[in-house]
Order: sequence, then structure tokens, then C-alpha cells
Amino acid sequence: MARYLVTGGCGFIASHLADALVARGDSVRILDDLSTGKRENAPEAAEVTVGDVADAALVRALMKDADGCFHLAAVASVQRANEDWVNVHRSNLTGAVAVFDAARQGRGSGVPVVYASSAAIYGDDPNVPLSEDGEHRPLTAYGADKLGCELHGRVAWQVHGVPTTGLRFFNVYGPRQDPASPYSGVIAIFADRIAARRPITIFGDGNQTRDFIFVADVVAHLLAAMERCAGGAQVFNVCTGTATSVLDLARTIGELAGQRPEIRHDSPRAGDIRVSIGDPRRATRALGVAATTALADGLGRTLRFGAKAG
Ligand code: NAD
Ligand code: UD2
Repeated sequence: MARYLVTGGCGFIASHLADALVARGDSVRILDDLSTGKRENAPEAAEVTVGDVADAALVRALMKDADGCFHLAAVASVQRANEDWVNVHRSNLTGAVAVFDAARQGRGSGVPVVYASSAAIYGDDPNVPLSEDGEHRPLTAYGADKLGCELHGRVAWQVHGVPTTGLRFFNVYGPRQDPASPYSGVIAIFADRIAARRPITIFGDGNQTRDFIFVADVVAHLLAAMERCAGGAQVFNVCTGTATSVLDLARTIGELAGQRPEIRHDSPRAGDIRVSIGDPRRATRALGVAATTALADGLGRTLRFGAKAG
């Protein structure tokens, strides 16, 4: 049995990770400020501390006897990062530095850290599929802070000998993703609206594409990364390598829900990325992991979860 600190463990992605760790017999300690996460998302067996990941003393105390740390606590909203620049920066970058700093003071030669980065660090790079060696051109404060996490992750290894692995999540979807905000993931929003027989809005013509990866596949990448996080500072895409247009997404969700959704169009979002698709091959080669959930299967599971949560 290993002991893991999971920051953001009451949130969408990290709560599924916490479930998987508990199911395999590991001990899980969660740090979450419940700003968007919900206590009921986390497994009963996890020890939950409600607090701020940017509170270095608290993170140090929680890291003390950890064998590894999964760092996913952050403000995941690009819009909030643009509006509340300083406070979101504190959560998203100072929080990461607090985790790396606590890891270097943890047990042994430094507690390995696997952390959430984002495809946001690529910005509008037209060279698709996006490879880890591509250009870093973040367009938002959110993307800049995620790139900052990667730079500090490199310092953690080079200066302090803390092994780190950054995972550049593309568009993650699945049960527990919150549809409540206009800036929630498009799949959470469409699934919620279509299930309620409400119209959906497509920003632009709907031909913009995304690389949608099911949350269980993201958890598989996180676990594989920790297994192999024994030295160095690495980064990997977490994606499927398949592009889906927003229009096709809407149609597929409608078919699965037995509906023809009413689709309204609005102007494209400022700075919206037209084509986003990742190259998954480096993670497959180095971590021995690949996404296996077909979009229709993942969408079906997401819709069934929403229907049950009703
Ligand atoms: P989420 O909002 O469900 O999870 C984030 C969790 O972190 C929440 O439980 C929240 O309460 C907590 N949190 C936020 N600020 C905190 C702070 N200062 N101290 C302690 N806890 C704090 O979002 P998610 O989609 O599960 O995202 C998880 C991670 O994955 C984030 O780092 C996000 O940037 C990254 N990511 C997500 C996606 C996606 O498609 N969902 C894409 C790229 C990257
Ligand atoms: C995702 C992340 C963002 C950042 C970014 C990096 C989420 C929710 N957003 O933004 O945090 O990491 O990737 O590239 O994880 N759309 C509609 N109608 C809707 C909602 C969305 O048409 O009701 C469109 C939207 O304009 C965009 C696409 O769907 O073209 C995907 O939107 P998104 O917010 O789910 O994700 P994205 O890629 O814009």
C-alpha cells in the first residue's frame, strides 16, 4: 500500500483518480479548498483536508509521509483566470511551487510529483497533431500558468532532485464534470441541456475541432505516470489523437439521447482555437498507456451518470 497526496481530489478528474487509488488499496489524502470541488465526489476512505494549495506550510505538513503526490488543484477556468488574474495565478502557479517545494522536503530523496498541465500551453499552434516538442504559445493567463508549472517542474528536478511529470490534458469529459457554468466543458453543457430537452448553443459554425478524452483514460495516464516517475522532469500529452467537431459532437449526443437537439448558433468565442488535436504517441511509448474509450462509449456513460444524478 502506498500513501498519496492528491490535491484537487474533490474535483472532476482527481476524484476519479482518488477512487482508483482507494480501489487498489492505496491510502489517499486529499487537499481541496472546495472552490469548485464537492466533498461528495471524493471516496469515503480518503482523508480530506479543506485548505489552499498555495499555503506552503499546510502543503508541507500534508506531504510529510507521502510516497507520491498527484497535483491537480487549480482554477480550471480560462475565463476566471482572465478576470481574477492575481488570485488565480496564486492558486495555479504559486500552488504548484508550494507542492514542488514541499516534495523536496518530503521523505527520502524527494517525493515524486505528477501534475496537471494543459493543451492550453500550445495556444493556437497550427502544426497539428500537437507534439510535446511543439512551440509553447499560451494565449491566456491560464495557459501561461500551466507553462509556468512545467518550468518549475523542471527546476524541481534539476535543482532539488524531485522527479516530476507534467500531463498536458486535452479536452477531458465524463461523469462529475460540472455543467453549471457557461465555461464548463462543452460535453458537460451539451449532455445536460440535451437531456433536459433544452436548446444548445454552438459558438461559431461548429466545425471547430477538439481532442476529447474520457476521464477514465486520463486516470490511466496519471497512474502510469506515477509508476514511472522515478527521475527527471518529463511532460506528456494526454489525448486520443482523434479530432471531433463540435457539430458532430452535438449530433452524437443527440443520437445517444434519442433526440434531435435544437441547435442555436452564436458568434465564435474570442481567441477560440479552431483545430485542437494532440499526438498521443510519446505517452504510449514512455508510459505504456493509451486512450481506449471511444467517444460514443464515453458519451453514453456520461449521459447515464447525468440521468441517474437527475
Ligand atoms: P475541477 O475544478 O473539477 O477540479 C479542480 C479542483 O481543485 C477542485 O476540486 C477545486 O475545488 C480545487 N481547487 C481549486 N483551487 C484550489 C486551491 N487554491 N487550493 C486547493 N484546491 C483548489 O477541474 P478539473 O477539470 O477536474 O481539473 C483538474 C486539473 O486538470 C486542473 O489542474 C485543470 O487545470 C486541469 N485540466 C483540466 C482539463 C479539462 O478538460 N477538464 C483540461 C486541461 C487541464
Ligand atoms: C479547454 C478548457 C480550457 C483550456 C483550453 C485550452 C475546459 C472547460 N476548457 O477550452 O480550460 O484548457 O481547453 O485549449 O476544460 N462551445 C460551444 N458551445 C458551448 C460550449 C462550448 O460551441 O456551449 C465550443 C467552444 O466555443 C469551443 C469548444 O466548444 O470551440 C470547446 O469548448 P470548451 O470550453 O469545452 O473547451 P476549450 O477547448 O475551449
